Amino acid sequence: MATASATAALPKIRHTECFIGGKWLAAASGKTFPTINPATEETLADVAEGDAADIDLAVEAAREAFENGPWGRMDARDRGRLMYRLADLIEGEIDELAALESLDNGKPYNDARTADIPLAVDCLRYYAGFADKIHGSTIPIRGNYFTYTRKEPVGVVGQIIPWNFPMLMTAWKWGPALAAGCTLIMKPAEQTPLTCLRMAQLAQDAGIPDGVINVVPGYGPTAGGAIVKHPGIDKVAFTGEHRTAQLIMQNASQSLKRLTFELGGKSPNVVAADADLDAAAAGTHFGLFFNQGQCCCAGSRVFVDERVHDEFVGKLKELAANRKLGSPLAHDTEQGPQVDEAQFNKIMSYIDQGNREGANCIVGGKRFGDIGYFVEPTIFEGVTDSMAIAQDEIFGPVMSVLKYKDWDEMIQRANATCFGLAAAIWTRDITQAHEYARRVRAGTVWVNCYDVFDAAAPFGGFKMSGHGRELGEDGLRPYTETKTVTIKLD
Ligand code: TXE
Repeated sequence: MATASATAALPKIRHTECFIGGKWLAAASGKTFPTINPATEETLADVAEGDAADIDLAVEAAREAFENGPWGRMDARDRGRLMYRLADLIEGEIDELAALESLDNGKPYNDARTADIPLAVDCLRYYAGFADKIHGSTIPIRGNYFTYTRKEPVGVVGQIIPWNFPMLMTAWKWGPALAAGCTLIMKPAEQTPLTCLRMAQLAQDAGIPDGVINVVPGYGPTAGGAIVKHPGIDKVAFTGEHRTAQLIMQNASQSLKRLTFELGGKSPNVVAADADLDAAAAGTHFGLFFNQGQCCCAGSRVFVDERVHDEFVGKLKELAANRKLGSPLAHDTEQGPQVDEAQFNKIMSYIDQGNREGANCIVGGKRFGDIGYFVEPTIFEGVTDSMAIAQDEIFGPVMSVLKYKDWDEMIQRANATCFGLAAAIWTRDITQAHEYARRVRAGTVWVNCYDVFDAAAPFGGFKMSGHGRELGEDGLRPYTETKTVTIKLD
């Protein structure tokens, strides 16, 4: 049971303005927008509503910092040192940041404290270590020449992130950009701007020069759109919905910007007949319900071998029925509210559709409580491949269980989606596991585990789940340009 002492202290909201050129500024228009606590539906703060005018200012600051500031002249190792310092400052404030993340996003404090923030810190440290290890090569071309390559920063980058992991997405974007020597303009999601703004101040406190990191909160079509179209921005990195990415591709075409995308998924999670069913049930439960189901890699299509289907579904049902929903700030809460009313309504309409299309809802299916955007952990069995709940990214606590009989047919069905972000299999048969890993069209495959993330392991999608990779050495590449230098030798 939650007690008063097992609830996180309310954090201070210290920053609500745009962070541009090292200064906190109101939006040029003077406009603000509310950021809402999804657990109570109350306004937490009014935040500066940046738009094209503020993006112009931020690009000016980032360009100046890139071309003329100390950042460009700094030894790479010192750039890394500042990044380590930022990681230390975040770690030093972990309790307050976890509470702020929980308040703004609705995720359980405990998840932010033990997953989001440690992973964000780890990511910054991983890339800090890379700063002085980004180098080119010498190339033996024909003739009497000396040819070498330099890996230079791509320049000023625009970074647009969603609301599901606000701090972690900030770290995934800042880490490689800073290590490579870029300067950046970030637009956090309008639902969750608060922790990103706090991180900007911590970056300044760490000594990262003014203008290197600029944060402009605001809405997608205005502030986000201005980033995408701005001729002074060399590259855009985006995480969000694939339809937004399609729009971004069109809008960025004029300036031929470099683009990387990390988009949605409908990831297949396969439970073979020989699996350890208790471990598979716990991992499958976590792989879907973690973060209120708001994960791009959520294992939302659960394919179960018909021989173990009923036993396995029984275990899933029990886990879902016992999941603890409640105040995100309470330490023992496992599931908080969805991020906002729009997501709540979207999820409830998919639950309706699942019922209408004939799937069998065995647990959940309703709103939880009457304040806040809580949705009961929901499982449908008897789902068929063509149903909307088996095709579309619901981005909520709704699991679709599908039966399979034939191995080859199951792999075809697992691949029959426009997405290809992640996949998993639970089996004791190592040959089967490797075959699945080879044949499934997804950027990440987990075997007997789910949602195992590490800053060193590349992450990103096949097909409509993305372009390029984040994390690992692969994640650095989009932030560098290769320059080839050839010198004639006498
Ligand atoms: O995403 P958007 P939304 C999926 C998930 C969810 C759905 C909608 O299925 O239900 O997308 O979520 C900015 N130009 N994912 O509406 O709109 C926007 O302000 C430039 C998957 O939140 O893609 C925000 O900062 N930017 C996902 C960011 O894009 C624009 C995570 C993401 O918002 C823009 C989130 C525009 N025209 C949602 N329009 C994942 N892969 O993790 C919006 N934005």
